[in-house]
Amino acid sequence: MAVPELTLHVLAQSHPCMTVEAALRRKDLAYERVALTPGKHTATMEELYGSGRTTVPGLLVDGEPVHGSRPILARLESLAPEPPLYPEPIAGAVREAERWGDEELQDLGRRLSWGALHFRPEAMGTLGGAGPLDPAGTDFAMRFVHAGWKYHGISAVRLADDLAGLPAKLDHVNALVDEGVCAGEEPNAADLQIGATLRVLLVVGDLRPLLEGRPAEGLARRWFPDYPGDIPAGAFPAGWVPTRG
Ligand SMILES: N[C@@H](CCC(=O)N[C@@H](CS)C(=O)NCC(=O)O)C(=O)O
Repeated sequence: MAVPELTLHVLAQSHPCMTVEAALRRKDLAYERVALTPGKHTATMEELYGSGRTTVPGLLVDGEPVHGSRPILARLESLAPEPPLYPEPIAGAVREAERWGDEELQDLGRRLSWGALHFRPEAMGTLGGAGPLDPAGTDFAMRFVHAGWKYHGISAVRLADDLAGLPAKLDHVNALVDEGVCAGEEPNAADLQIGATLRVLLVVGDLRPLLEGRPAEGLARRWFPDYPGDIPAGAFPAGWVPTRG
């Protein structure tokens, strides 16, 4: 079978895009990576992937659009079955954990990092791999973060709820590891979906104590060793971050 031409559309720092790139590397599939400009990406994505499909990642397989991290991983699995992303005999459990990672965890990578930046806007510079922003840059970041809160539907109440619910989600990750669904020798689809979000959470200093030394941290750092950014601890108001049980 001829190897299809693959073109991946991403935004920098996007965790579901990291998931897909890790899967492409795992399958050893060559692809062209197109990094879109935030803001302008929505028009490009809709043009290529169809009406309403504004988010990244998207993959063109010989020009045929596949949109979203889970459909893309499923498609890669049928294009190149080895090594498997849904290995037997745990394929069903991996699919369910992947779904959970996408539907229940992935948004926290957006809401908790944007949430923390509201309180430490100068740290936005670190997400691009540089140092903290200067005062003029911080003025810009404050407007940007305000727009980000609006776009992602973040409010202080929602943020506090997300933080309160995080330990239960991390316990679920631990259970997946204990059950042998995640964190095996080779990465599966659930490792890549869940690990990418956890890697983003490690950037938020307030959250690191909840993750460090637990399977969640290993899962994130093993498959996603490099991800810039540091939002210093003390960003969230006192009492909002649950203490580790
Ligand atoms: N669950 C989807 C979510 C994709 C998603 O929300 N991607 C974000 C980047 S992390 C995005 O495109 N944001 C820009 C936008 O919403 O316009 C997936 O896994 O593909």
